[in-house]
Parts: sequence; structure tokens; C-alpha cells
Amino acid sequence: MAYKNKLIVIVLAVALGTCEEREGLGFEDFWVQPASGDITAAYITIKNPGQTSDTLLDVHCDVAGVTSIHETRHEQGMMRMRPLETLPIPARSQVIMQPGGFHIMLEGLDHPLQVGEVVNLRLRFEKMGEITLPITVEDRRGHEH
Ligand SMILES: [Cu+2]
Repeated sequence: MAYKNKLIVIVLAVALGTCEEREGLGFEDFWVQPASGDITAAYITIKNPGQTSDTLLDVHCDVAGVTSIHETRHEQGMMRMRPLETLPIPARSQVIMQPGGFHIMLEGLDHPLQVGEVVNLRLRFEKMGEITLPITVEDRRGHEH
């Protein structure tokens, strides 16, 4: 009887683990570009392994006056940035932010950002709610292309 109960507990634990993964988002490879002025960009890879899509609705950084979701596009041979109202995170996919693509624009920085400094970025999703990520300032300019 005791043996049987143990088995049931294990099965439940596995089911819960799968469930968490299905409904959650994963965050990887996040960094902020150093800034000598008052403007820079942050990058995050957002993974959605689940069956349900989610949407990034709002972003806020503790050292920036204005934080917004941006996209860089090639238009008629020019690189142009435009703000996005929201950023969809489709089910079973990942959204990779990187120089030349999606990014989080930080404007009106209250001080220049040095390599190694950590800033807090708060993200608000339609379904998952809010998460705050501590993001380190890294110099990755050699990897932009
Ligand atoms: Cu931008």
C-alpha cells in the first residue's frame, strides 16, 4: 500500500512539472548595451514552450525615463526603428531580440551605463503577468553582425 502511494505522488509531480512548463515563459540571454549618452537598448530571448500564446504589453526600466518595445527594419536600404504597441509571443516558439531586430529601447537614462552594471527591467505580459529581470550591461558590439 505504501509503495502504491509513492507511485501516485511521483506521477502527480511529473504532471505538475509539465503543466508549469506549458503555461510559463522562459527568459534567456538578456543584456543591455553600454551607453555613454542617455539612450541604449536591452535584448532578451523570450521562450514560450507552451500551447498558449502570450503578449508582451508593457516594459519599464528603473534607470530610463522612457522604456518601449522597438523593432528595427530595413526599409528602402535604410535601417529604421519603430515603436511597437505590443510584442506577440506565439505558442511553441521563441522571440529573439537582437541588434538589428526587436529590442527594448531605453531613453532618458538617468546616468551613463557601464559594463558590469545591473539594471532592473520589468515586463508585463497579458497572461503571465509581471516579471522583473536584473539585466547586466555587456559590451557585445563585436557580435552585432
Ligand atoms: Cu530602438
